Amino acid sequence: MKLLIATQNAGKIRELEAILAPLGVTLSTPEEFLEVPEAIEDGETFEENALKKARHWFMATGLPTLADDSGLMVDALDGEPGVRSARYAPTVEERNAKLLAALEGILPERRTARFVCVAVFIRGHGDEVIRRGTCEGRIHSEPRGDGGFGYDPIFWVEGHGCTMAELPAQVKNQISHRARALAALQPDLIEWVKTSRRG
Ligand code: ITT
Repeated sequence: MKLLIATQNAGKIRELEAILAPLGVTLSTPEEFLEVPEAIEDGETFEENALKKARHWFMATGLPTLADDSGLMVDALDGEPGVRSARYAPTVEERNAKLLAALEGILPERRTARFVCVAVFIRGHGDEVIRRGTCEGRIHSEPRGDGGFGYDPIFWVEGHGCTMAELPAQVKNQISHRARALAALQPDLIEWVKTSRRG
């Protein structure tokens, strides 16, 4: 039994592998399908892009597919970088520096933000499940920690007293936007595993 994790982001793959391990299924990644081009992510919402990615990889491979579209929404920037989080600047360091510069002089209480993840699971034609998870926090004044990926070093996690990059991986994988979207998807994934085993 195979599940394709339709992402090319190594950080996401690492986290999804850990979160999905209890399911006991074999996970595939796009690296096994080098002939398949990347999905075009030109939607205006996380939902649209997650659906585009999941449908693209499901159609190309025929495998049950899980896609994640995610990003960081900063209240003081009207929700930016949002769906454009991966393209906000060319490198991770530049993206974090650009965000810190955009919030220069803004007081901590006005630096509220949230990570958002929309996960889509397609198990067969016409059978699409969409779930959303969020994680609240604020943008810290400087990068701290070297865990996780992306914006984690500048994301101060509400109620944890540290940045997302300072949390142990097991903790991030319980409280993150991705963990929450996947938790909401869990009943469907378990049902799929049970049905496939029976059949
Ligand atoms: P795929 O489309 O191949 O999955 P991607 O990195 O382009 O990879 P997205 O379009 O969903 O994925 O963009 C998500 C971006 O949001 C990601 O590149 C990070 O910059 C940021 N992001 C998402 N989840 C994050 C997390 O848990 N920690 C830090 N940054 C995150």
